[in-house]
Amino acid sequence: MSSIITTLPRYSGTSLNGKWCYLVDQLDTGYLDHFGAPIDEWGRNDTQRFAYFFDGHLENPSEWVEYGFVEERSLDVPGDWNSQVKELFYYEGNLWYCKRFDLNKKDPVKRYFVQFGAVNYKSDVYLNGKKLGVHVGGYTGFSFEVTEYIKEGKNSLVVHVTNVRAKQNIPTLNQDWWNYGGITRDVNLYETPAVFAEDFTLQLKNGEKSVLEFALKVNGTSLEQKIKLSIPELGLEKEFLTDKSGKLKESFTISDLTLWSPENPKLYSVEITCAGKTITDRIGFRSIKVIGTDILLNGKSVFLRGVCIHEENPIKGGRANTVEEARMLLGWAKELNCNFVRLAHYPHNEQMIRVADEMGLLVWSEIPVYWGINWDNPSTLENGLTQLTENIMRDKNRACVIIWSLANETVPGEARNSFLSKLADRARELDSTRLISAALEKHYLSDSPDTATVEDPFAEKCDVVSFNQYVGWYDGLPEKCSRVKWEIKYNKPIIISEFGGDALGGKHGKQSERWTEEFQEELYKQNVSMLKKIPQLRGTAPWILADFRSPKRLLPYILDGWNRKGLISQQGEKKLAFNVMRSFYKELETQYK
Ligand code: GCB
Repeated sequence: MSSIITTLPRYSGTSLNGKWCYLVDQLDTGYLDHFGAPIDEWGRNDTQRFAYFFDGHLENPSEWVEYGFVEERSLDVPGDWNSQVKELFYYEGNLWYCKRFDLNKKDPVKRYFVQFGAVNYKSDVYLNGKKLGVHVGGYTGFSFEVTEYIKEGKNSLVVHVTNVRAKQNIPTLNQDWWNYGGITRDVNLYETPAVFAEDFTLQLKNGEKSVLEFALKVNGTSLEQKIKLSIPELGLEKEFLTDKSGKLKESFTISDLTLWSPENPKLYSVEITCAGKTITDRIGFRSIKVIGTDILLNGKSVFLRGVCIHEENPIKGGRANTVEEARMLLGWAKELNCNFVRLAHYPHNEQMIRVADEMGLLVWSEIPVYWGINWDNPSTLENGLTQLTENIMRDKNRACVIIWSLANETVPGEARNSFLSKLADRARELDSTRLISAALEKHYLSDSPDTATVEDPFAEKCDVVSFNQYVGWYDGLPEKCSRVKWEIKYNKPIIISEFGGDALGGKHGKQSERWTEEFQEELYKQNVSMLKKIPQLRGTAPWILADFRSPKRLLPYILDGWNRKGLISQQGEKKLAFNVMRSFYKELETQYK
């Protein structure tokens, strides 16, 4: 099975990025026989036929082997297959990847792990023909220990990937973004000592400004270890002992801490030593809590000047998975005068979060529990809990992350409420320091059709009530904004987690003409005036920073497979509405100083 070892990137590693050979296996020939039965049912055990590197050259030329990996047919990793091979642009199916790599020297006292940043959606992983395990979920990282199977010299790593959508999956059959397939994030081989720190948490205790909480878990055969923690810049050096199960959890007071904030995103170098090996990280400390309708960052009320972002590079097309792309997207958010980003609709890559930490952007992080999930299915719930756990575990030491969002536009009902409650319980159990929310929906009161409200049992479980609304786009024309009144009874902060409308970049015309930049500009002006009237409003995140690909968007010449609600076009040009938000945020920045 895959495991969650969050510290792996802190150990020495070798990148397995680069060219990977591939085979498109539309009929899943590597797994199914010609009756559609899994091949192992025919007694051929679980060494799937495609699990080895095979380049088509046989010692015995009469042998029947009908597959092969050749260097000339390769894909870049990280990368989605859709953007790399014309024939794969719309492909939703099975594909085999194979990477051959050399291990110069296998150190007998070390342990080896292969880690994937993300593979969309399901992956079955083999090393030298041995199955390591399966991972489900397209946007979170996972690893396998390979100490037993890795060899000195040549190794072959094979991954069967499928991105076929299914009702029981998360996300489910329907989604408004491109279902990019493949090994979309980095792959690395890490080496650790036999006994090592596999996970740690170092953050301010909930609501405190000078009490740090430190937890750690050891992996290996001797679990009781002396652990040294140091933050050289603060002159802090402390020693702890892990218990018989390899765990420790302590808190202690610290003085002279400069708190992390968007204005001063201070990160400290932290060193942790376990069994003689020191690992380092850069960590910021800040407090976040809610009192009444206020969100308090380091004790001070803050307005979240946000924008929603998909993990996509509109200019180049395809998944945005490099540091440079993270800097481009988050740089645009900064130009918009943001202090907050909603990273929609799934956990983004780790670089994105680390860059946000450095740039001082608060983050809303979410899992793809989106629209009509199979609420009654226990394996779907298990899957949701796993994706949430993997997301929280990876980013729990990043000061920028302040909100775990558990769902987007889901319809209240018994099964859904219970599903989301279980996610909320898991999030609180794993992290007592951050806020919980979900992008809910609004509706109008039946006896007062222009009065909008939010009534959702899940809002009771949330620290912040967030909802998406499209007054002026799907819901009337922009002028409707002046008529709508908001009556929201929750005494909690409110975030508008989406609003907006489409405009084709460069298309100009009358304010009343849909798809023009002028229409979108007017829609934004009207929305801003309307939203200002919600007394508990403490954040807005318009939908969306940049145009993104979506197979749902079919209107020829205007959409052509793109959702055009971006404030920035497919070409990277700012649309007129960009300035409306930029000015609104400038105003708010002064107001909340
Ligand atoms: C929504 C969804 C988002 C869509 C957006 C739209 O409510 O949350 O994923 O892309 O609306 O453009 O309709």
